[in-house]
Amino acid sequence: MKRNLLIYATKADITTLPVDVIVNAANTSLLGGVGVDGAIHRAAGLELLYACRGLGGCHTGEAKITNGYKLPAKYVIHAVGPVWSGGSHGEAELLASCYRNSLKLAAEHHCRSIAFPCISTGVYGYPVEPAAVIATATVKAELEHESSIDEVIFCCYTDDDLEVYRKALKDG
Ligand code: AR6
Repeated sequence: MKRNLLIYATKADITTLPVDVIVNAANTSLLGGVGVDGAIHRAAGLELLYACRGLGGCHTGEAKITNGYKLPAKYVIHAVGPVWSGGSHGEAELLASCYRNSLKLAAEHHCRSIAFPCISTGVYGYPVEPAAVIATATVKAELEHESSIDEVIFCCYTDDDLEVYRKALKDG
């Protein structure tokens, strides 16, 4: 791992973070929804929706990028996590793929700092503990390679989630 790489979990509303890019837990339409997706669209303003309309949707496990508009973040990466269906439908690989593709897009746009929400663990029902292990292990492994990114924030919305992501970071 790079010596000056900072990876940590914090509790925050992701729409307030002054990072280069925040990741959205979107759906395949990319046209908004509830949860963190709704919060990001509300905070970024209608221009974000207009930009998303031009993206033509996104497959599960993949990600697309837009500007951040009214957000403090320069960009939003819209990643589509898997819906939890018991764990034997490729959910783990699809979730890991969200994190990998988001980091790749962020690096292509020369981002240094990125914040992830707990993708798939809300409406999509992915159990938080395994989701946290996948999220933290995937990010650590990806950033073994050279990248523009030197700060990764796992942005949790509850104290319980924060505890789980901190533990996953410590144990991983
Ligand atoms: N900042 C940070 N985290 C948040 C915020 C916020 N402002 N608001 C909610 N969370 P979810 P999913 C947390 O349901 O499971 C949408 O309708 C939340 O507590 O937002 O991937 C999309 O359009 C949870 O820990 O995303 C899709 O249809 C985490 O964000 C679907 O929901 C993810 O919960 C995606 O479901």
